[in-house]
Amino acid sequence: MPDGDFGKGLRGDYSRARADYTVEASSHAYTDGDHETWRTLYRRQTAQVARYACDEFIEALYALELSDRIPDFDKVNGILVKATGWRIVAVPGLIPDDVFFAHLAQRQFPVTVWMRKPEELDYIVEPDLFHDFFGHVPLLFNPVFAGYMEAYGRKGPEALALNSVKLLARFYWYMVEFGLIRTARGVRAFGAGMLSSHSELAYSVDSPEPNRIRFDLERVMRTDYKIDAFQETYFVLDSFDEVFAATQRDFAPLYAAFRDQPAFPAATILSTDQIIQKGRRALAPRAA
Ligand code: HBI
Ligand code: FE
Repeated sequence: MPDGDFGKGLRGDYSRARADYTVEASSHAYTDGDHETWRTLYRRQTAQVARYACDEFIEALYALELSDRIPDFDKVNGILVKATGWRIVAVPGLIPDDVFFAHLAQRQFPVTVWMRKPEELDYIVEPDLFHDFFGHVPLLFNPVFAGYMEAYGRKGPEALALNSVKLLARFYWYMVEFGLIRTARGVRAFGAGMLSSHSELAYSVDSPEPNRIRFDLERVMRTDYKIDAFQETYFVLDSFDEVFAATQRDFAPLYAAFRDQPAFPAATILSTDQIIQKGRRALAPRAA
């Protein structure tokens, strides 16, 4: 069992977790109701992804051949390991930052074992199995994105040592959770946060409300985010190569420069931004 009080106040059962916070995937018993909840969520999200998700996500989702039941972790790993060397590991829920980073650095993605309840279809505070699996696993099949996720994990220890996890976490939030990408068919979603959300997926791609701004590493690290509302700004990639390339930079100077600076509010527009769309709720442009 992991040491300390981690897990207190969280929904998962941490009592049987190993030192690396993993649990046996098969140890979690799913009810018929859990499978039904999966089926409902899976159907309504797959109905939307053709229109709003990037092609890499859609292709991998179909390659996964998910059925109408909660997927089997071992079966998924059988094809995922062959594709990119990534595997999924089962965890009780959120895990400490250092442990999370270490898993990613080893090409292991922690997937929460428990399913949300039927009354939580539209909104849930902690990430559950549906978010972690449906939102995150498909892009791990893409070699460039897979490399990016490992490189992100490898940045963890330095950020911890330099008291800058907040800045590194914003990079994850605005890309892995809420990233958009420009494609031949327009802007599409690749972030797990919107891909697993019934309402934010279309909003992130189509709504005139939020800002859509070209990705810039420093800009992202300096921007606050909200965890309990739709995003006020989305950052847009031209390609996954671009976000991988960002991880090859030295982050230490960025941490030194911005760690103790106040962050930009999420709706901010800067005079230096490359704006794809200025949202209706955008704040007045300001200097960086
Ligand atoms: N644990 N299971 C899980 N999933 C996450 O996305 C996660 C986590 N622990 C820490 C964390 N995310 C973030 O704080 C890091 O990206 C910084
Ligand atoms: Fe997530």
